[in-house]
Amino acid sequence: MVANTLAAVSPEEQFKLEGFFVARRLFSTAEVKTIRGAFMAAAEGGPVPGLSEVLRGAAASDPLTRYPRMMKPHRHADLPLGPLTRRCMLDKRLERLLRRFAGKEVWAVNSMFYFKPPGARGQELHQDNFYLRAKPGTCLAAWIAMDDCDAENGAMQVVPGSQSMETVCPEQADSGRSFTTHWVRPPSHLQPVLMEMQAGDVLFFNGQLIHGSGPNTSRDRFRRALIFHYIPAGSIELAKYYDAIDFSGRPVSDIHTASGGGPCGDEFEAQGPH
Ligand SMILES: O=C(O)CCC(=O)C(=O)O
Repeated sequence: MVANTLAAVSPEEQFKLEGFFVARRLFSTAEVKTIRGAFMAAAEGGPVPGLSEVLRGAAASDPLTRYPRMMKPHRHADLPLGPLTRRCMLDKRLERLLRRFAGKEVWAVNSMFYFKPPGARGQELHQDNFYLRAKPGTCLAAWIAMDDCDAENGAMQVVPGSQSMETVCPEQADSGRSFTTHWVRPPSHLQPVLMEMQAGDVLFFNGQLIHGSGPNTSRDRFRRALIFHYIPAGSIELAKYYDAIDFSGRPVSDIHTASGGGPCGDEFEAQGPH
């Protein structure tokens, strides 16, 4: 099933009812080209120590060995992509929508860039707040498409309605389809829907929403995405792996460290059957 946004309701009503909202063409073609270009240039010589995730035990032939995701690029002031990512993370267009979804100001806590080259595995269905542990309430994500995405190149999938679920304990994912180990099985009355998107579209979703993506089965199409996480201002707990800044770029220091959590999904230690 391919998701359509509800036509007759406001963005915040849809976010509340379904747990997500897609803002079409929020970033221009020129902006997408600049962002993509900065990340492709950084990855030109292969994974970048301290920025690219290390895929332990993945085969040399695994496309993700060459193009693993980049974690927290906004912190890399030493690279052209650092200030660029930070500017995007604190972009006013994102802020305006996030405030409507959260009902208050939000703080930025994380950035990631996924390359998802042809042949790459996806990331099995999961809930982000399992990793971020934001309390009270939950986190929010802004997932910015850097390529047109569809079933073939592993578009995002969301499970509308699952945003009202508690955080559940994940089961083991299939390592042939997912580079991360966790799988949250949707309840039987809810179905994943495919989010067909164009480059520059932004998918906003609630941190409880079950979501993920399948493998990129295309021959030659990357499916890149720039991803940010936020928490509502006033959140009192957050996992150790993250730290918060407000939209003026000031660090927020009075958040307690939640127990557990970690990066948004752990990779398999050893190579799976693929
Ligand atoms: O981009 C993807 O394929 C998955 C990203 C995701 O699930 C996440 O950012 O939590």
